[in-house]
This record gives sequence, structure tokens and C-alpha cells, in this order.
Amino acid sequence: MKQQPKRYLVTSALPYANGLKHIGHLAGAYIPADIYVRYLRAQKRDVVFVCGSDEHGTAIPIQAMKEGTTPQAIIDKYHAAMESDFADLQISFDIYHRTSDPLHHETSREFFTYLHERGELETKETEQYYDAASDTFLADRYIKGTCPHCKSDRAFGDQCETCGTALSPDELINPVSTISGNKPVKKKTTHWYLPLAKHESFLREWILDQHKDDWRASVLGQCKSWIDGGLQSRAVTRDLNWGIQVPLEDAKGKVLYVWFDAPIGYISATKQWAINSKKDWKPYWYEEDTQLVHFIGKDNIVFHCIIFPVMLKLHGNILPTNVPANEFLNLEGDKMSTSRNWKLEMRDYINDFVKKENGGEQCVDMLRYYLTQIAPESKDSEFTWKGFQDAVNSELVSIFGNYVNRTFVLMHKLCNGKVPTFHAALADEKDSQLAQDILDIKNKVEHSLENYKFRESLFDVIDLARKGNKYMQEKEPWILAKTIAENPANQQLIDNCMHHCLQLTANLAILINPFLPATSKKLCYMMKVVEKLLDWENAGSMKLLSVGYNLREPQLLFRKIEDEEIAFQIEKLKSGAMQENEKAEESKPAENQLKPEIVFDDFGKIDLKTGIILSAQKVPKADKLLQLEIDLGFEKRTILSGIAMYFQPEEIVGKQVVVVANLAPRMLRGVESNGMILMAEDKEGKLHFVQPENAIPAGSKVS
Ligand code: B3M
Ligand code: ZN
Repeated sequence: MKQQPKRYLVTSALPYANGLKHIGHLAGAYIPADIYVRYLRAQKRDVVFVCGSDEHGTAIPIQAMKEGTTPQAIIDKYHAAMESDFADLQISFDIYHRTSDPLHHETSREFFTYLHERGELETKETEQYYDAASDTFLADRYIKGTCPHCKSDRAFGDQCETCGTALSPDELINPVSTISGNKPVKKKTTHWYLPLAKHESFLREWILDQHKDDWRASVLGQCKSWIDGGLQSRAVTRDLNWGIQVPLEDAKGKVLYVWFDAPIGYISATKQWAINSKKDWKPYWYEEDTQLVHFIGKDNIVFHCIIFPVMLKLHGNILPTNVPANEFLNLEGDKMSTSRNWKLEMRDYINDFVKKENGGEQCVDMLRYYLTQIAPESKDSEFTWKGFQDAVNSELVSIFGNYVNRTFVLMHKLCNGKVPTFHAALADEKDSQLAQDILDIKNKVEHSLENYKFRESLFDVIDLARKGNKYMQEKEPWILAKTIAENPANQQLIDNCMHHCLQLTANLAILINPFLPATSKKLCYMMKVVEKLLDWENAGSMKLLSVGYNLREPQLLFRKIEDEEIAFQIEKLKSGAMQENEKAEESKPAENQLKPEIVFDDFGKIDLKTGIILSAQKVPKADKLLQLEIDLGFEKRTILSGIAMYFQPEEIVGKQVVVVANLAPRMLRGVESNGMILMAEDKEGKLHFVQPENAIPAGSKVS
């Protein structure tokens, strides 16, 4: 038997303060951590749950450039927004810190100095792209060019936006600086590196031997392939003007690499928590009987399982006990993506559900429920609005909510609103089975939670409610009630059933609490008990509610999700992505813009004819329109054309034009326009007539 840890330090990945976070982040690193922590707290274990904003790295100045503001304004804005979103979704951090805090800068510099002074870092001189105009070395993200693979011009020094290939700046064709637009030059620069290869045998033993049975397979797999692939030295400094200054005389203009300082953010957050709550932070980072657990998404595995542990070991700290990384959550059949606007931001859910109605906290629990039920623990999974609706309507409402509601309604109807006596002499098999089920499921839930299996544990809690429904269904207290007149002893059977159902309700409140805290709170209110009842040690007992105790009327625990709500959300998602797509299309140079392919028959439907402009006049109250009289040979036409900004009416009379002759008439400014003339647009947006080379009769066919 493993010894129980004395204290727990639980961390959730520090989100970049460069934008709002989506439900993929929520499901990956925040909800599971919160469930785990709430469970530990209910067990009265010593636990600290830390998080905070990651405010360094190139992501921040790049977002500032996009929004036309300063990096400081960006981090202030998104730090506040993320903190409030997490709070709205009941993520119960003990502290939500930020890496721009002086305490963090100091902690990170101390960490670097410690490693540097002990000779654990090496320096290397390399050549890197440098922008002479702005006198800066260019981080990978600041270099743009053509992708060597797909030839798209939307490739950056680290990745091609079009085909997704990971790139290094040297691979880009025609690299340019995104700061000045100039061609960058190569310049020598010195950086500090963490020589990971020196620690290979430590990593092999610690991860692949010691943790082979308790870490997730996907995490072990990634670690193994990193180690087997040969560990390279990793630069821990950067040439950048946003970040934590490297604490060395000869490192002017250099900052710590964001992935060096960000995980140290867990330590500085713990320090700040200790200051706030007058505790000692040190045992959480130095004592071997601390259990350190990092909740992250799979893209952060290497940093949390390889690089940061090496740093921790060199710095004399404890190592993580587990890193239960999650896979990715897709959305409605596609990968979530900020650039394509295919996402559901936490904030959107909060605004559309939580803040929209009274009792919005039930909507928080509904989202927490679904995201846990589909948590991508061992493979990628998918959020669909239909799935959300089903989970809420056919599990939360129909199983859990329904069980609780029936219990309360019947208890009021058949037992005067009081907890009835349990008449042990009349107890049967089903009664003892229910009590046993409660105990078994409590143990199962405990075991899966301790092993980071959140989906499974939630399933078991719902299964217990399902068992409750079945028990009640078999006991049929409402039938017994009908025969009380002839058989008064039946009241005792009713009492036994309702007594058990109520004890089960109290147990459900305890077991669901880590997952759906607002629901447990509401149950406590209905049962008129203090939240002390939710202490984990109480679970399994059949004596949680005292006989004769008066309970409140039931309240609705969960409402149904209507078809219209999910239709609205799907439409919103699609139109949001479409708008983003159009923006991307517009920002492409015009010559790249092609409409979808058509077949020859499509073209054949268009009747093009030559014509001659007979007269032209301005259209009142329409700056752009000219009203043209056009001779098409076989008839004369009135056509309104949007060319008034480029031509005076008198200068175009007599000109030859090409007319789309079979276009359906349109009313423009009260005048019917019968056709359209073809114009070509140059780079400046100026229009030119498309004309036959020589004069030819009006009405000639163009094809
Ligand atoms: N900010 C990356 C991310 O948000 C990074 C995590 C830091 S955890 C120390 O995915
Ligand atoms: Zn590409």
C-alpha cells in the first residue's frame, strides 16, 4: 500500500493571456483539476490548487500588434477576463496568479541564477535572423515567408498557417520581418541552454520505470518517443524585449524563454498563496511527502514531463507525482481553432446560458457534467450540441434530477415532509442491496478519482442515481399508499422505502459534489442541512438524515435543453466561422481569389453581347450610379452601372461595352436596370471598360 501523501499541490496549465479560452481548454486542464481538488478538500486533505495567467512569450506582443495596443494592455485585459470566466464556471483555484507579477520575476531569476551558478546551463553562439531596421532579433513568429511545402505565403518561422507543417525560420522561402517588412539578415547571438541529454538516464528511470504503471499511456508514449529520439539541449533564453530579463551582466536585451519561466509560475503562485493565507509554501515544493499533480493538455507534455522536471531536480525541488494530460476536444466534427473561429469560448457559454437566466449555476453544472462525461482522457473526443442536449436531458434531468424530485415529492405526500423511521424488522433484500450499492459505488468513485479517471467516476455516481430509480420503481410506494386503508402496516413499508431513498439522496449530494458543486449546494438547501454534510467521510452512511427531520419542498435541479437552443448555437458557430472565412478571403490579394469551379454549362447560361452607350446621366441621390441607355442592336436598354466615381457621363457616350444581356431585371433607386456591363478593376480599384478591340456592330455575340 502506498503511503498517503501529507499534502497536495495541484496545478492547471497557465493559460496565455493573449485571448479568451475555449471549452477545449476547460475540459483539458481546468475541470478535471477542479474535480480532483474538490474531492481532496472533501477528504479534508491538505491541498493547494494554483493557476495564473502566462503573460510572456511572443504570443503577447503579437496579439498587441493585432489589436493595435501595448503588450501590457493585452495581459491586463485577458488576465482579468480569464480570471472572471474561471470563477463563473466554479473553478476553485486557491490562487489565480500572473507571471508579470514582480514576485514571479524574482522567483524565475533566482531559479535561473541557481542553475547558472552551479554550471548546469551551457552557452552556445548561433546565427539567428535579425531585423536591422528595428534592431531586434526575430523570434520565429516574427518571420513570414513562403511555405516550402504548400507554397502558401501565410507561413511563419515556426509553422505554416495553411498546411500546418512545423517549420524552422531557415526553411522559409523569401523570409521577411513582420516588424519592418524587410528581409532579415543572419547575426550571431549567444544563448543559455539546458543540456537535456545529460539527464537522459534519470528521465528514463523516473518516467519509464517508476511511473510505467501509474501515468497515462499517452503521456508515457510521448515521453518515450522524446527520450528515444535523442534529447537536444533546449535554449532557455531569447532575444526579445518582452519577458523576464536574464539576470546576467552580459545578457542585455535577453529574456528568459517563456517555457522556462511559465512552469516556475506554479511556484510563485504557491508563494503568493502562502503570503495571502499566512502559510509556509516551502513544504509544497521541497518535501517528498507532497503529491504534485500537473493538469495539462497533451501539447504541453514535453514541458511538464521532461524539461520542467529536469529543472526541478537541479533546483532541489520535488518532482510531479503525476501529469494526467488530456487529449484534444473537437467541436461539431472539426478541430477547434481560434484562427478559423471554430470554437466555443467559455465566455460565450457563460453569456448565453449562465448569465441569461435565474439559477444560472445549474447551467454551469450542466456544462461541467457534459465536459466530464466526454473528457478526452485517453483519446480525442468531441463536443456536439446534440450530445450536450442528450447528456442534460436524458441523464441529468431524467435520471439524477428525476430521482431526487420523485423522492422529495413522495416524501411530502406520503410521509408528511419528514424523514420517516426505518423499521428494521421489515427490511428486505432490496433495502440491504441499496445500502451495499451506495458503499460499493463510494469506494469505486474514490478509487477512480485517486487515479484521475474522471469520466468513469462520474458515470458511477449517475449509475447510483439510476439504481435509486430502480429501487423506488420496484418498491412502488405510491401503490402501497392506495391500500393503506385495508392494510395499515403498509405505511411502514412506505417509510422504509422513503427513508432509504432520502439517505441515498444525501449520499448523492456528497458524491456529486466534486463534479457539480452547485447541485450539491442546492441539495443541502432542500435537505436543510449544512454543507458539512458533504464531507467525504459521510458517504456510505445510511444515517445522514435524522428521523423526524423536516425537509423543504423540492426545487428543480436541472432544466431541459430545448431544440431551439441547440439550433441557435449551431447556427452561431457556423456563421461565426463563415465570417472568419470571408475575412480571410478578403485579406488575400485579389489575384489569388477564385470563386468555386463551375462547369461549361454554367458559363453557357450567360448571354454576353456588345453594345454602345447612347446616353449617360447621374442618378439622383446615388453617388456611385450612372444611368446608361445602351444600344444592343436588336433593342435599346436602360442599365444602371456603379461607375459614377470613375467616369463623367459625357466622356463615355459612344463607347463600346460588353453587356450581360440576359440578367434578370433589378430595381435600383426606383429605376429598372436591364443587364450589366463588364468592367475590369485594377490594383488601385480603378475601373476600365472591357471592349472589343475594333468597332463592331452592336448586338454581336461575345463568348
Ligand atoms: N501557456 C501553453 C498553453 O496555454 C502555456 C502553458 C503554460 S503551463 C506552465 O497551452
Ligand atoms: Zn504550408
